Amino acid sequence: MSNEHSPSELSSSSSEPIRRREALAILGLGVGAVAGSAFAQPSPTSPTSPKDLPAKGAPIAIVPGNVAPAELNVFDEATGQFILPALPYAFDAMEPHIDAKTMEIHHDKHHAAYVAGLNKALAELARIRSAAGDSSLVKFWANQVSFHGGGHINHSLFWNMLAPAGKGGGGSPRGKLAEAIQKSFGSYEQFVAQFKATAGSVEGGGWGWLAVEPWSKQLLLFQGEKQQDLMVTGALPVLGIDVWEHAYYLKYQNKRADYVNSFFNLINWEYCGKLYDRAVAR
Ligand code: MN3
Repeated sequence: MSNEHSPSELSSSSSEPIRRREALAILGLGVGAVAGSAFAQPSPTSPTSPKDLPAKGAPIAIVPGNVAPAELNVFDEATGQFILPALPYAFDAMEPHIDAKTMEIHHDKHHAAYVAGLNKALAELARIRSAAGDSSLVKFWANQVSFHGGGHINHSLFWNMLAPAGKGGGGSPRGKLAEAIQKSFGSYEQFVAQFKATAGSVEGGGWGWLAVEPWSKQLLLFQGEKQQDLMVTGALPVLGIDVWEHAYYLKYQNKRADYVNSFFNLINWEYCGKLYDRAVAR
């Protein structure tokens, strides 16, 4: 699917206004699952009252509350389809820590498959609503929305959480995020150790996340299995690492810990800090 989209085609839709979105009604959808008015966001595109919600059949919002939808370019208002955002850098930008081939396959094949899977599942659920589909498959397709929707959110965030080493990637957090990490973990070094342990011990395919729990505004680390399992509902992402084997196997084979270590050379702390600032300002 992604091979049919050039970066310019994809980025062209970023300038289109994205309509206000319905609060998420499906549980377990990615780290940023938006759940009702408690997660009303400062973004000008967010619903401010029930009357602002789109009419029946309008797209479901799945982007986290501390991320402006247009910023991620994950949905095309014109077609009503979720779309694969272009990578914000070249495939080889993360060398030598993540090889170009891995980036290419990860984005063009894996992420694209989540986008396609999400659109497919939503279309099937729409068919069921119109009585044209098989209602006994609601559970299956709802699960598909959760898995592929989670994948679409997670990867869309992940690309932005990376930057080339020494050119926006690496170093350490600054500002309020640095202070919060110090307060929550005792030191940056202790945070790093715990993040590595979290990511390193995810069972099977999944993610390690640093996020803000929206009620307490505290930082927490947690594991996401597959794309959506074990996620904390409403958690606002700050930093995530994909530890599915497809994210590192070509270069690192079974040595996930080496990949996680290298990942620290690529973290875009400026972007992560922005996500943190928005999360706690809500
Ligand atoms: Mn992945």
